[in-house]
Amino acid sequence: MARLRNIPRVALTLLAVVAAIVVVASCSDGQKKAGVGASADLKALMLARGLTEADVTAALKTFTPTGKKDEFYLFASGGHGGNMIVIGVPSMRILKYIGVFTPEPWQGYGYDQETRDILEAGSPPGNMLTWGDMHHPAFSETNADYDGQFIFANDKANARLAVIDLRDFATKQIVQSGLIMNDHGGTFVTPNTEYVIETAQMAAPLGGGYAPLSEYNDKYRGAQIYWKFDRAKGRIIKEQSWAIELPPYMQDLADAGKGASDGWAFCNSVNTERAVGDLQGGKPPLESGASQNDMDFLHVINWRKAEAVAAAGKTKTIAGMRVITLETAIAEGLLAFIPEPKSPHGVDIAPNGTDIVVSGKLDTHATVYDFNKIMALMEAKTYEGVDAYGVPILPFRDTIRGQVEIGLGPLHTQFDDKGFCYTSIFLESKVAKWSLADLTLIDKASVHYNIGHLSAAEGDALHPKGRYLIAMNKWAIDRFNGVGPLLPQNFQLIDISGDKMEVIYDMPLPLGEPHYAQMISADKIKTIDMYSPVGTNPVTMSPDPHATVTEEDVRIERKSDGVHVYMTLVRSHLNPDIIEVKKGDRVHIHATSLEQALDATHGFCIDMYNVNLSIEPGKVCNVSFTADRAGVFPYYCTEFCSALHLEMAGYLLVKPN
Ligand code: RUQ
Ligand code: CUA
Repeated sequence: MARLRNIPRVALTLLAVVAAIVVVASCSDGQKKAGVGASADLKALMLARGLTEADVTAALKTFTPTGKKDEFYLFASGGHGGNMIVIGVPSMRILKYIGVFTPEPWQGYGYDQETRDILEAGSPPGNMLTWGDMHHPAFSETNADYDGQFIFANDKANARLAVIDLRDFATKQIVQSGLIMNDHGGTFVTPNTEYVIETAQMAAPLGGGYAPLSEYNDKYRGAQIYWKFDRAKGRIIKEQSWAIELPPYMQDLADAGKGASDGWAFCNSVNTERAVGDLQGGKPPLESGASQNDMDFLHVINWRKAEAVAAAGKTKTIAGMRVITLETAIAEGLLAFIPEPKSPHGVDIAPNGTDIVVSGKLDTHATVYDFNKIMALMEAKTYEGVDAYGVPILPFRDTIRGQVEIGLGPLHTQFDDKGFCYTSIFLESKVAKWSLADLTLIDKASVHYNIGHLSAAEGDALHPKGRYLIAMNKWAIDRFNGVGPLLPQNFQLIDISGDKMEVIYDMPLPLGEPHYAQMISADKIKTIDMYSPVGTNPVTMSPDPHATVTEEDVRIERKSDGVHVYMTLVRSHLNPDIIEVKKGDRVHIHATSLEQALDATHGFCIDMYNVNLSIEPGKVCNVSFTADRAGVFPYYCTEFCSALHLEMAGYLLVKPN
């Protein structure tokens, strides 16, 4: 309500300021004609800072005064930073870094037992991975629209997939199949989040075995994994998940169909040449070996039928996962190929559910395939041949609705609410806006520089919101003050509400290499303010068996497995504030925040023991360590929580034997 009441006043203020600027800018003597001191001040300010009218208009479109909130959230991958970055749009203010594949000390992520367990469960046995290369976040969907409940993301480097709960913006699960070695075509969800899709990129023997590269064609394979998501539990269920074996092409980005194409998935590929490099052996490098063919293959997969085939047990178990073999996939008619030009990268299903937009990195077109034509050809079994593995190939010309010449090196496409497509053009550093209905180019905007993905508001959902687009630029070059050779990425906010696209904000992003982002209306996100009741475990979101919900319950107990400390935190003391153990004791701290006030977070660290927790109101954190060093170790609250925050401290005394 407060927000609604504020709109007219804010709008009026903006109008007044814009009007003043227009008067100022169009008069030789703005001070006199504008007749108000503010205009003169503004003009002086514009002159002093060297700002044009367009600059000031852009500022007015993004400036968000204190206390006013953003209309959209952008969830961007943190690339090899392994985390996710949450940004408000249009202000471009960073709201949170969510620890996902990489420990994140401020959130205590990867330091308490619960989150260590998450990282360990998603790692090879005995080798907890502490970094990941996050590429593609995907919101959970209901009827092909974002529902704001969960967001998923893949780790390209280690073929992992994470589940993040949007009630508390925290990672709840990481899974790794053991089937594939890395992934790229993920994460993409089916329209009701029945499955989260992960596709292998570099082919390898499925299940992690060894085979020499001379056996690449026979022993190396790709795969597309369908991770079953249980929405009520908020977890992926590995036992109900399955995969389809694919030829050893480099499978690339994928997308799930929606509307008419619901039940189908589409995946690009490169390297249908099956090149493996070997520069030292006198062969061409992978990059040129993999770019010989003019066409690679768009994979068309009937996942609904594949689900039934998997349920009927027509699978082979590899690394504990049910896999539909390539042979079965062909026999059951689950898979077909369509040629696609040249070094294809993005495949994006339009909101109408029937147009499938594919771009090739070495092409100048966006190619629009027609789902209905594809279906008709498949039903009539009109194939032009089969690939080396027997997968039927549909005739390219008969499957497309048309092509649009948009520029050199198109990558990814997003959609707005008015029937326009926005495609990133890497080699030209531009965004192309084009009409889906007439396949005509409308506008091109320069971005700075080397754009990869772009993200429009709910721009791959059934009902895109339009308004804003983020160009995710890999290179910043001359845009910001120098910071040495490792430059930030540059996120540029583009206003797409008018006919011409306008770049209205540059945001340096000095973290990881963000790849993709998704933007969601802020009103779809319903966060909790605290963990309730006091004593809630943040991973299970239910009461923790080790919770200490009153200070009367605080105690230190020596048990067979070590010393258990049942601790509470409330402004401004840690209780107990003295812990005495013997050298060699296993120590288990169970820390509960008794706070239920918004933002009253406490931290807990023990000096020299690498113990570091973030204990938000109501939350329980458990941590175990071996007191293998005798001495006196202060512990304290790491959050500046109150006037007596510095006094919120205690001692761990480890007695020598
Ligand atoms: S893709 S390089 Cu998202 Cu353009 Cu990973
Ligand atoms: Cu609690 Cu500082």
